[in-house]
Order: sequence, then C-alpha cells, then structure tokens
Amino acid sequence: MPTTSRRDACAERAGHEGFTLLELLVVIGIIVVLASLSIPVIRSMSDRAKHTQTSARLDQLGLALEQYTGDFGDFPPTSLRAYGLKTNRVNDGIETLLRCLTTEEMSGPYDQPPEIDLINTDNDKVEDNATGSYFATPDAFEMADGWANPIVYWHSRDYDEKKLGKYQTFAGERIECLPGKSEKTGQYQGFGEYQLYSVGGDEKSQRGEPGSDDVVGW
Ligand SMILES: [Ca+2]
Ligand SMILES: [Ca+2]
Repeated sequence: MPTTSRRDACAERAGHEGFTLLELLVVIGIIVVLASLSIPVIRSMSDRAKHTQTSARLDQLGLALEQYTGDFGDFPPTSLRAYGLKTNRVNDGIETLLRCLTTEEMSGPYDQPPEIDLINTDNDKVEDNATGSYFATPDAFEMADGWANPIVYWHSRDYDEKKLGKYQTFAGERIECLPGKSEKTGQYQGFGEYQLYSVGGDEKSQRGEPGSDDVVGW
C-alpha cells in the first residue's frame, strides 16, 4: 500500500508540473506565429545580399568593359554573329561579352570571372573561338546574377535589334530582356555606350524601370 500511495503522489505532482494539452497547443501556436513572422525578414535579408552581390558583378563587368574598349576602340558586340558565327539567339549579349572580356588578345584578359559565377542556362556552344578567349571549352557561358540568372548586356548599336533580347532563366523560362529607357529623357540608358542589368528576384525584365526589382549598371 505505501508503494501505491507514493506512485499516486508522484502522478499527482507530475499532473501539476507537466503541460496540459491546451498549454502545449498554445506554445506550438506561438512558435508557428513567430516562425511565419520571421520568414519574410529572412527572405528580405537574403534578397538584399543577392542585390549587393549582383551590383558588385555589374561594377566589375563595367570596369573590364572600359579597359577592353580602351584597347579595341569599341564595346563588345551584342552577338557573336558580329564575328560571322551562328548562335541560338538566346543569351547572346552576355555570352558575347564574356567571350570578349576573357580574350587573350591585346592586353586581355580583361576579366577572369570565378567559376561559380559562370552558368550556361541554354546549354549552347560557340562554334569557333573567334574572340581569342582563354576559355578552353566551347561552352557559351553567361555570367550569373545573385539569383543564378544571366546578366543582360547590350551594345548601344543594337538597342533596336529586339530579336537579341531573348534570355533563358535558370529555371528554363525564356524571357524578353529589352534595353531600358530613361523615364526623364525617353532616350535609351547608356546612349552611345552599353547597358548591363539583372532582372532581379522576380525573373522578369522591367527594363531597369525605377521601382522594379531589376538591378541596373547605369
Ligand atoms: Ca549559353
Ligand atoms: Ca525584375
């Protein structure tokens, strides 16, 4: 009998000290609410980091472009078709830019992108190394933005060549990335020069419009 009494006493004490089902449900509810509140904050911090990373890549490409142009007297073209090569007309701008900036001609290479920044979303090849790139494989690489999508490049000479505006995202979607215009002047950004921009986290081009999530190099 004394044993039973001790067991009963322990059970009674445990009943008072433990959680009731209602208390557990309340605690779980609070955890769920806190977690759902923190997800947008974490997502926003991650998006800011990707935005910063993309801006740095655009700056780096801009510097390399200036050096290239100092030697060659012109910015790289928007398509390898300028070298008489065939292309699939997807990601042409950035593929051509990377091939040109990695040339070993003149005082190149003007840029040596880390491997982690190189992608090939449309999985295409260049038929001839007409630009003298140091790449030892024929892959027509693009440079990735912070969201792993190709950065967009246009030579000003080609701003009206709409067919060169087709890009493929990391997810495989084909989107149109036309050159952006200034709201104030109505003229193309980078008039007489070039344009570099990223479509941002929404994977849609707003042509660098203010207020969009596009990251621009102008
Ligand atoms: Ca490619
Ligand atoms: Ca966008």
